[in-house]
Amino acid sequence: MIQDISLLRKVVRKAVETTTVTDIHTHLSPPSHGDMLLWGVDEVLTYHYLVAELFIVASRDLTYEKFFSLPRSVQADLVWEHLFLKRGALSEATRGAITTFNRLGLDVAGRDLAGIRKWFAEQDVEEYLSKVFTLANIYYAVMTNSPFSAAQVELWNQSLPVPACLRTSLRIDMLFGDGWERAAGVMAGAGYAVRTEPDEKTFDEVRRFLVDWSARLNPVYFAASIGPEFAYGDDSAFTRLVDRSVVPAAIEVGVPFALMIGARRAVNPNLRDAGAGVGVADVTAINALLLKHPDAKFLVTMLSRNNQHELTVLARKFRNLHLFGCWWFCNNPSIINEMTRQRLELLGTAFTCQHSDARVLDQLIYKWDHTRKIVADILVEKYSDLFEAGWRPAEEEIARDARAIFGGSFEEFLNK
Ligand code: RAT
Ligand code: ZN
Repeated sequence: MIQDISLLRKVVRKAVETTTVTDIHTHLSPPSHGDMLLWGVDEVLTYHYLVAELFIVASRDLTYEKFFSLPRSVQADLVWEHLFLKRGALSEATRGAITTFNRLGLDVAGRDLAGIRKWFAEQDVEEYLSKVFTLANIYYAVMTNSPFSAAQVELWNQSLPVPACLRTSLRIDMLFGDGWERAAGVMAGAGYAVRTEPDEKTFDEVRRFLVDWSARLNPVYFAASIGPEFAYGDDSAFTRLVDRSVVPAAIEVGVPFALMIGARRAVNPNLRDAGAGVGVADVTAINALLLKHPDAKFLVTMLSRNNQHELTVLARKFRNLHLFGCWWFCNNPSIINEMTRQRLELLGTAFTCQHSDARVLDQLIYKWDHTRKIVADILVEKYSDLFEAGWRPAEEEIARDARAIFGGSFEEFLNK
């Protein structure tokens, strides 16, 4: 048992710095899927978070159309000029690019974009992937795999190799809202008796489609991003599909259903991927879902800061709910700090403190680096409070708890 508070602080900090992470939601792809896997300096600099920030400050001569028609490297030059050279790179996304290049050993102090580009041009993608996973100390990262995307289906049909550090999730947003007609078309085209106006058979066939895809991809979970209008328990298509197709399939396959709630799509459509905003959603709809399906498991993250406290309280009440990540606009130091404290104080270690949402391989480095620093400070404080209250933890217990919130509790939730 640790008897000395300054040693305790060191041990806690080290435990968070060195713990292995399970990254439960990313947009990465295996290298064998070619251009689907984004990586390298130009992709880092044109991340949609940075594109949104560019348009806040660039002159009006830079129209949206003009920007998106430019080659990727020219877009990256513009981001570099406006967000890194003409003003301080103080936002989380800009700082993230600097952290990433710095941890790769590149010359950020010298602002040497040409040198950074040259270094990336010399990398082999497979080796680079291992390097990034080692630097970020990630056990595995979960990808986002849509059985409704023709491009992705074509790649999966080729049974290309997937490294063990990448696992799949079945992304099913397309089943809901505007996507339904297209989804129904894809399923019908693949030989499932699915009708656009769903009949009894349709719900069974959607379930069968999901079970069949699960047999092919072995997903860690099913997932959907749902807007702030999220409602459940009415007689909507969403409720019927969830009750009759998605939840039964998830139970049959033995995986959770992940809901990412609160992204208001295309608040500025001109910005394309960067154009989404946030809205407050109704947590009572999640409550109804949890009550209705006690045998199913749900992973939930919400986008609005305003929803976090109510959601965390809900997670105390339901063993079939596991909270994860500080998603997108919540993935900022001030909010990570607040959300992680709130969750620890209400849930102990029974949650997953972060996911990276990396779209670009390299981002794994900064997303985890930044979160580890914040969580280390919080855990040092929490363990010090415990020490002052008379408790004496062992080093292995601290390592266990650090791992718990970076993936251990998630694995337990999957297995329970
Ligand atoms: O965080 C993001 O990059 C968003 O654009 C979305 O990908 C979101 O995370 C999602 O999975 O829908
Ligand atoms: Zn995402």
